[in-house]
Amino acid sequence: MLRKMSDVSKYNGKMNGIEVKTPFLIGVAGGTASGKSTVCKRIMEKLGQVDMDHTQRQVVCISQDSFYRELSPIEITKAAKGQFNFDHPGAFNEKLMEKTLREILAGRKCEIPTYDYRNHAVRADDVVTIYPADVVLFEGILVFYFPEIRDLFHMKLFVDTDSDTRLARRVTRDINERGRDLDQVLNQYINFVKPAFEEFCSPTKKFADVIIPRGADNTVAIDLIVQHIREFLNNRQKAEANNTSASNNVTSSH
Ligand code: UZR
Ligand code: MG
Repeated sequence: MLRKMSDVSKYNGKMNGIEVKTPFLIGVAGGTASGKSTVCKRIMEKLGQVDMDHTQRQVVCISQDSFYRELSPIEITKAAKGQFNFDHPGAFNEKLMEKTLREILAGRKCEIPTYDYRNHAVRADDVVTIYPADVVLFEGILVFYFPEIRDLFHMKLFVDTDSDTRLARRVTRDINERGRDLDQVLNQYINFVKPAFEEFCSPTKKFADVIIPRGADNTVAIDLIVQHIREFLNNRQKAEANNTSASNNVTSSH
């Protein structure tokens, strides 16, 4: 069920007596190379958020890739040979993911690690600061897998793209952007990516509020979602303006 965006008060709370704004949290799941990042990028573009300074953005996007856990020396050796399963829920730092999302929901500024695909390593010293925003998109293959995390989203999207299209994209992307060779990509796909998609990712489609067939090509679906977000942002602005004028009235009557 989609929560009604017009009910803005639901997303506001109090912390230490201070009003904080809870962002509208949107989860974006889907198989590898389904177009999750691109869908998020299109949403941000259509909302005019891309050329903005990071501290000023109303909408921000975070990737689950930032929450891969650190690997042990043995796992690093396996990963280098394409024998580590990065598509398994156990490859993620679930606790850090949950803690970060809770901080975001509490309206706090937080820091997230970056991830280096070439070396399969979390760069804990290279963090990105996430400033409080009105809307936060969280995208990744398994964002609906962990129940504690799944329950935090106000809206859940599943990007549903054919497996052959995804494999074709994955091959090109891994070779061009992630420094892999064809053999390695195909072996990993057959041994880990495809079985894990079927076991862990695909079953989470049932938790989605909206399923987006064909990914970023589906401009109609993206426009509808953007419209929904706009409505939320407008309502929040109106509610804030009302609050300000109400508190001004209280002050001036004394
Ligand atoms: P998206 N991945 C890597 O290839 N290397 C890593 O070090 C960490 C992750 C892959 C991962 C998964 N699987 O399929 C994909 N492998 O990144 C998820 N193998 O990213 O959702 O953008 O496809
Ligand atoms: Mg991605």
